[in-house]
Amino acid sequence: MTGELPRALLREFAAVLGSAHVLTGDATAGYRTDWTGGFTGHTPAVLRPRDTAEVAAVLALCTGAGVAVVPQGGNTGLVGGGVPRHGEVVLSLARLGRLGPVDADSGQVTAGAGVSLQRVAEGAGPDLDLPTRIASQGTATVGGAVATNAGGLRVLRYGSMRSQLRGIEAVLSDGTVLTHLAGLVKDNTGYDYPSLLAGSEGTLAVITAARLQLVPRLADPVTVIVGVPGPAEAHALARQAVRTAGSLVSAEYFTQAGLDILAVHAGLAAPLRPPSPAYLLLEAAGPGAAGDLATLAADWPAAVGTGAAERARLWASRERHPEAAGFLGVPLKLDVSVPAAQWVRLASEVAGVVAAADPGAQVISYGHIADGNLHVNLVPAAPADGRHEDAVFSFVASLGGSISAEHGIGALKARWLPLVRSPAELALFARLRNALDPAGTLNPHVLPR
Ligand code: 2HG
Ligand code: ZN
Repeated sequence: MTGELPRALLREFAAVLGSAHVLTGDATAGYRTDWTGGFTGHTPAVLRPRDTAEVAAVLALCTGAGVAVVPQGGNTGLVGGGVPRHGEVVLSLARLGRLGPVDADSGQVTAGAGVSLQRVAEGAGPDLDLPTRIASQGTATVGGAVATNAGGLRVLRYGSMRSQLRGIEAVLSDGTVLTHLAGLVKDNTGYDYPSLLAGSEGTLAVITAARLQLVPRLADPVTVIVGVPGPAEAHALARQAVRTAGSLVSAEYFTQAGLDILAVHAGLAAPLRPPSPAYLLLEAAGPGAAGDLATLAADWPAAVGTGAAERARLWASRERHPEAAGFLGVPLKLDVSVPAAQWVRLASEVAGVVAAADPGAQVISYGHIADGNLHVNLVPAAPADGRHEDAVFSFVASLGGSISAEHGIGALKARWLPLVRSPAELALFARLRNALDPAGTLNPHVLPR
């Protein structure tokens, strides 16, 4: 059920949460639209529980009343998975902000779903750090990052969010609380459901807390931006870096086309002169890092940064790319990956593939090159009626790739999931979903049922 809620149900929500935390009308505005402005919806109410017990109570009420719920963290997702596109109630986890102490023996920490990734990283102290690094970390929250299995800028070294997960607390749609937060490194006692919930996009349970493994803070990081003629040279150099530089942490690809937009609309200074058609940003840390990067960059124009300010200046060229397409219009963000051997074809040909579907579309590609990941950002000229996704996702599928490398399926990609998942796999997804959420309360329009 969506649309108007019975007054009695609103009163029951208020009895659990306090009326200040049941938002209706204009007060829901900030929860209805995503960061890109491309996904927007409407909601009869935003519920803002402050702890797990309140999450459980309101979920049980929603399921009892047949009301659909969209869980929402920092609302930084890019595939429309956290906004109420079909009039669902929004369950904001923002107030679950408890950050536990760092356990000095294990290097782990338990964080509430509403804690930002940046707070976890800052709370880790001088010696430890959160491995996951994403540009939106000041706003993105632990619950959302786990629920979408966020990737980011250091996956080649540490893996994505699922790899940092040592335990979870979550609530099923009937209000059952599951707690598995001890953080044991070895624990073969049945199904690894924390891992299953990572990447489940709010469809199986609502994550209320996560036990995360921290890592030693990187010592003396060094960043270099290398100018190259195109994707082939960038890829060859990244491959060499992964194979030879044990100190490597990040390998990121972007182009002059993206930098040109950022220069005009955001005043971003060029990282390197003269400009090159494409760039590879490498970061390494620890003993040997500077030498590793100097060897790798020897044949190309390069800018090296060591101190925090200089590194931040170089990183801005890559980290501001998600904004670039937004300056030209409402962007479509197609986050795809392919096997390593196909990445150069993907990066070289994708603009032509888009042009065949929409000759006027503007395309900016960048991404996590060592993960086989490319963020194809495009601003359509023709109607955004699915033709762009059809073209790019079919191309990616033909290369043996994935239509979502790290952003999830959300509302944006559900239609195209059969391109990369078999009928047997989709049937398994549906069975899992029906087992955990038989009433269909949780994010019903995300991932196919
Ligand atoms: C990044 O790598 C993020 O910067 C966002 O995954 C990518 O906006 C995008 O397409
Ligand atoms: Zn990314």
